[in-house]
Amino acid sequence: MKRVMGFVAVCAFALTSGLHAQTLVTSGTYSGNGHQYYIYDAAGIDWASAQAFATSLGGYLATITDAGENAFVASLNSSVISDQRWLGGFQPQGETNPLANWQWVTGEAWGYTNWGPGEPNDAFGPGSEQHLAIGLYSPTSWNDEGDLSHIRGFVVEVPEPASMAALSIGLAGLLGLRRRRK
Ligand SMILES: [Ca+2]
Ligand SMILES: [Ca+2]
Repeated sequence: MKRVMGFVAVCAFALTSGLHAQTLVTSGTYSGNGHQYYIYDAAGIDWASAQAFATSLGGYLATITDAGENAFVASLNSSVISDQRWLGGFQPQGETNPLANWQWVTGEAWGYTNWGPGEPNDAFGPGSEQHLAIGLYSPTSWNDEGDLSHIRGFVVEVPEPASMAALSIGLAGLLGLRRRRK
C-alpha cells in the first residue's frame, strides 16, 4: 500500500508540475557578481513551484540585494515583456504586517528594496500577498503578490557559471544540434 501511495504521489507531482510549462525566454550574466540570470515564462505558476524548478537547475529564485543587480534583472525582464515575475523573497505564512519579516530564500540579509508605489500592501487583505514579484508598475519595481493570474513567470539566479543549470542547458543545446544534424 505504501508503494502504491508513493507511486500515486509521484504521478500527482508530475501532473501538478506538468501544469506549469516553463519556457526560457532570455538569460544573462551580471558583471557585478558573475551570477547567471534566467527569465522564464510560466503564466500563473505559484511561487513554491517556481522555487522548486529554480532549485532543480542548481539555483534559486533571484535574490536582489543592490540597485545594480535590480537594474540588470529589470533590463533582462523588460527586454521580454515588462510584467510580473517571481523573485526569491517571501514572508512567513501568517505574517499579516505587509512590511514585516521579508526574507530571501538564500538567507542573505534583507536590506535593499525597490517597492513600487504603495507596496507592499497585502492588497487582498492581511497576509494575502506573501511573495515577491518584480515588474508591476515598471520593469524595476517590486510588489508583494498573491494573485497568480498576475504572474507571467519567474527569474532564476545561478551563482556558479559551470553549475548544473548551465551544463544541462548546454547539454540540451548540444543534443538538439546533433538531432538537427542527423
Ligand atoms: Ca504580505
Ligand atoms: Ca501588493
